[in-house]
Amino acid sequence: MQATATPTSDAATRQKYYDTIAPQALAPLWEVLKGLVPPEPRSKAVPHVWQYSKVRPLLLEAGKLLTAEEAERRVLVLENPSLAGQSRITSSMYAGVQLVMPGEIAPAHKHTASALRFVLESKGGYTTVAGERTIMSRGDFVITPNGAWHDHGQEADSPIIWVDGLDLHMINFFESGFMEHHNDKKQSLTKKDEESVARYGSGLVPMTGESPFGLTSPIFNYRFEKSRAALMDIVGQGRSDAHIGYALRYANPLDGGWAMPTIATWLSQFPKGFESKDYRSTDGRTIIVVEGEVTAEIDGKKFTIGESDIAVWPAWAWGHLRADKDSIFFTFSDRAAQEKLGIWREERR
Ligand code: 1HN
Repeated sequence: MQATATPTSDAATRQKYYDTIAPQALAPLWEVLKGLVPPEPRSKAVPHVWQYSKVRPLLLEAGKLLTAEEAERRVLVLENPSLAGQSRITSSMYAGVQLVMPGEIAPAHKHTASALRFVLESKGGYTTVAGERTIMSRGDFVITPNGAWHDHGQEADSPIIWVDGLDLHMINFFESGFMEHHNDKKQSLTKKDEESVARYGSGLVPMTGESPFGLTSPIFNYRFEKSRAALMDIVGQGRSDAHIGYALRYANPLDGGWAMPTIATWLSQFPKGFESKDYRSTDGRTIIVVEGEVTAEIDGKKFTIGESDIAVWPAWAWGHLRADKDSIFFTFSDRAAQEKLGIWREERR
C-alpha cells in the first residue's frame, strides 16, 4: 500500500516552528501563498470622482499659502480614498492637480519618474523640457520624459492648472529613482520653441538622428486642437467600438507604440446618449473629461464626471460609461508598462 502523507502538527506546534525559523530570516510560504497569488486581481483602489468645482478653489487657496518655488511643485495630490496618505490614485499611479500663479516659476529639476500633464487651464503658461519650451493650452497632453530637465512658468496674468500623472510608484517599487535640482531656476533654452513638433509631428520623421528621449515620444506636447480634430475625423467615420466608443491613443511617431514607456494615454469621444458595454481591464484608469459630461457606473458605484472633473476606474472592476452630452475625455493608466511585461488583459461583456 502506498504511504499517504498525514498532517502531524497542530497550530501551536507550527507556530513554535515559525518562531524557530524567523531569526534565520525564513518564513513559511504556505501561510501566505493565497494572498501572494490571488486568483484574479483585487484592486486596493476604489472608484472615485473629484469635482473640479470643488478642487479649483482649494487649489487657488494653496496659491495664497505658499509660492510655487517654496513648494517646488504646488500640487494637491489626488489620493484614492482607500489609499489615503500614500499619494496614489491607483496602486501604481500618482496623480495631482498643480497650480502655477502669474509670475511664478516651478524650478528646474529632473528625475527618473516620467510625468504627464493634462492641461485644464492655461493661457500663456509654459513648460520647458530639455531646453525646449512649449506653451500649454487647455486639453494639451504634455510629457516630461524620464531624466529630462523641466521647469514650468507663467509670464501672463492668469493662473495655470493641470493634472499631473507620474509613474513614480513604479520607479520607487524598483528602488531605481534619482532626482536632481538644476543650478538655475529656469534652464536655458537650447532649442527653438516647438522644434520637436516641426521634426516629428506630421506623420513623417527625420531620416537620421537618434530618438532624443529613448523610449519616450520625441513629441512632448500633443496639442488638443490637433488631437481633437483627429478624433472627430474618426467619429465622422461612424464606427464606434461597443466597449470603448471612439478612441485614439497618443503614439510615439518613431515606433508607433505608446507615447510614454510606462503610462498609456488616449483620447475618447462618446456621442450624446452613447453607453458603453460592460468592460474591465487590468490597468486602473484615470479619466479627465474635457468636454461634455459622462455618467459612470463602476463596481456598482454610479457618479457623474463633468467638465474638468477627474475620475478613477480601478483595475479589473467592471464598469461602463454613458455620455449625457457629446463628450471628449482623456485617460491615462499603467497599461504601457503592463503590456511591456506581457500581463495586460481586458474582458468584455
Ligand atoms: C514633479 O516633478 C512635478 O515637475 C509634479 O511638475 C508632480 C510629484 C512627485 C514628484 C515629482 C512637476 C510631482 C513631481
